[in-house]
Amino acid sequence: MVKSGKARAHTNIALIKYWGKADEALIIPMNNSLSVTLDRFYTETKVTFDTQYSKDTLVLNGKEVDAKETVKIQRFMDVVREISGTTAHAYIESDNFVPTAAGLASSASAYAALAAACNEALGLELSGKDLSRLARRGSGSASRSIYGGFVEWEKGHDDSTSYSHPIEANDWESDLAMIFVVINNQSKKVSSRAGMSHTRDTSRFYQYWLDHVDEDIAEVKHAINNQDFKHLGEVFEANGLRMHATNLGAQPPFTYMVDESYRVMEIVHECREAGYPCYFTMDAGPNVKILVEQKNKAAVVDALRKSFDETQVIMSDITNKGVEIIK
Ligand code: 2P0
Repeated sequence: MVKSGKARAHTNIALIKYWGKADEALIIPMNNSLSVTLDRFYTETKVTFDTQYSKDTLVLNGKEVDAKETVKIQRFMDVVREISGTTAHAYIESDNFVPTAAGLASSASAYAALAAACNEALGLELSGKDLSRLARRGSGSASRSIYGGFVEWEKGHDDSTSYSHPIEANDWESDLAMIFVVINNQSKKVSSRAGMSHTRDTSRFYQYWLDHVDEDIAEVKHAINNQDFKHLGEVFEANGLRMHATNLGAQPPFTYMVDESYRVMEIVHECREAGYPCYFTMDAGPNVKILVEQKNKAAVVDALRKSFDETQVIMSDITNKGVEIIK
């Protein structure tokens, strides 16, 4: 038997962060999170199941990836085999559409596209909820990339209750844009998986983080409902910094922030003082992402380009497109 399917999924950036797992194997998070889906960065993946294959193969951007580096993918394909009942292995061809040298490749779009391609290939007919649950098994943030616009991942308490759903925003997302400032640094990387695990286990600030996430989610939803950009920004910027503060409270402590990250934060403050509201967030690396209204995007980009090279400042719209099948 030979069966194939192809899908496209966009990456997402969390405004309220996922940081720490309650269940490492099933990828059940400690807290709810909430993201926006980006137009510009996406992954297209074709999967072909064939009972003649003896192993899963991943070809990423035209190059076969070494088996040692595909352990996560193989584990995910085992989950797909378990739920579908197939014994076939797969040939996976995946292309990341990310501006060159940006270093923004994301497991969120990768596993959302792979889950949807498997669903198509094997005729599983999974609902959005079940596709989100499946994508979650590859990477937590992938559960959010099943949908466009604003998306909330409900932590749930087991495999069947932990999944994402879109948040109605009356098309407000089309008034917003995200600006990425790409900072190239040489310091040793701490993966998000390792970073969140170490912090959950050792940080003196972790309980404080957990105790305040639900308030942030409620405030952000309220701001989305009222299309109140200032309120949205103030809440998510504080949430992101609080996530990074948990890393400083870990034993031993660590940080993803570098000098240039702080420089971007200063520019964001200067833009706000100059009458251009914009707010930043950071993930498991030094790059800074800035949410801005479309009408103020050019002014903020101009301010950033005084300190950063043109190639380091990248813009994306927010898309309301969820994962799509490509014929
Ligand atoms: C997020 N991050 O909410 C948070 C904020 C990074 C910082 O989700 O271990 O690749 O595969 O579930 O989803 C990145 O972590 O981690 C992430 P796993 P994932 O976007």
